Amino acid sequence: MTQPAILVARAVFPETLERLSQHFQVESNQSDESWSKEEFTARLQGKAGVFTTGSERIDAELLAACPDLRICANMAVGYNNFDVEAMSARGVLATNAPDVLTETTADFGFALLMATARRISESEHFLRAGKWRKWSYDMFAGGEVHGSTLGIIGMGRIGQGVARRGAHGFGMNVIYHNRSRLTPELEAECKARYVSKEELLKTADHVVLVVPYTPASHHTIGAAELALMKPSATLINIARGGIVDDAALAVALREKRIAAAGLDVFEGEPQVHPDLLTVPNVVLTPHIASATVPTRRAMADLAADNLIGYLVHGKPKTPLNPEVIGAK
Ligand code: 8YV
Repeated sequence: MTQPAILVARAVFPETLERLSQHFQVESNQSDESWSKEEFTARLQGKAGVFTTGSERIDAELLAACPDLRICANMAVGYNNFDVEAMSARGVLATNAPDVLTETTADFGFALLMATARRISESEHFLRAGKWRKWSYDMFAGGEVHGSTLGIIGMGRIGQGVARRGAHGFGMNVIYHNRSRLTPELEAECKARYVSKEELLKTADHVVLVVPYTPASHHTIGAAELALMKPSATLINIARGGIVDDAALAVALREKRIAAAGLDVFEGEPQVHPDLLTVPNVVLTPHIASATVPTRRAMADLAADNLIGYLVHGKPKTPLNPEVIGAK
C-alpha cells in the first residue's frame, strides 16, 4: 500500500521528520523561512496531511484549492491560524498541541513578570553600555512582586499555572477575569478570586494576559483599558499579539501611564511596532514562552501523534473538531 503524502510546513526536529517518514511520504520545509501562500498551496497538492507550526493560515480559500487534505496538525496550543469552521465544512480535521506546554509557558509568564517588575533587561543594557559608575538609592528600583496583586485575564490551563505560581510561590493576592468562572475547587486550588475586567485592571499590580486570540478578544487591552490601570502597574502578554493594541501600549509606556510591560507576542510578528523598540520600560522576547527543548519536543511529538493517529489509525489524540473524523 502506498503511504499517504504529508507536508511539514517549517523546519522541525530531525527526529520528528524521521518518525513521520516511517508512516508517510514526507515533503518538508528545510529552511527557517515560511512559504508564501502560493507556494504553500502548490506544495499541498496531493497531500493528505499538513504539520503546521502556529502561523500558517488554513482558511476556506486554501481548503478549496487543496481537496486531498484531511488533517492539519498544529504544533501549538493556539490555533487562531485555523478557520476551524471552514475546516469542518470541508471535512478536514484540525488538531492542536495542548497540555504539554502548560507549565513551561506558565514558567515563562512568571519569568517575564519578574523581569518586567524588577527591570532586569533595562538594567542589563545599562550595565553592558558601561554606564554603571556608582550605587544610587533609586537605581532601577522596580515594583514589588511578592505580596502584590496579580490579575490574570484568561484563566485556562496556562492562566491557572500562572495563578498557582503567584499564590503559592510568591504569596500574591490573585484575581482573575475569564469568560466563565472556575469551579469553586479550582478557585481554591489557584487561590484566585473572580472579578470584573474593570476591577482587575483598576486593582492589579501585574496584569497577565493568557486569553486565546479570537475576533472577540482583539484589542482586549487598548487605550481605554490602559487608562484604568495603576501608573505603577505592569502588563504581561504571553497570549497573542492582537490581544493588545501595541500602538496604544507604546504611548502608555512612553508617557509612564503604566510602569512597564513584558511582551512575548506582537501584532504582525515577527515585525514589532517600532515605538515599542524605542521605549525603555518594556521587556521584549520573540515568542518563546514554550521554548524549552523538552517542551518543543513534546509539542512536535503530539502534532506527529495526531497525523499518525488519524491518517494511519483513524484516531487523533487532540482533535478540535472531532465531528469530522472519518468524513473524508
Ligand atoms: C508556539 C504558541 O511556539 O502554542 C502556542 O500557541 O504560541 C507557541 O507555543 C508558536 O505558536 C509556534 O509554534
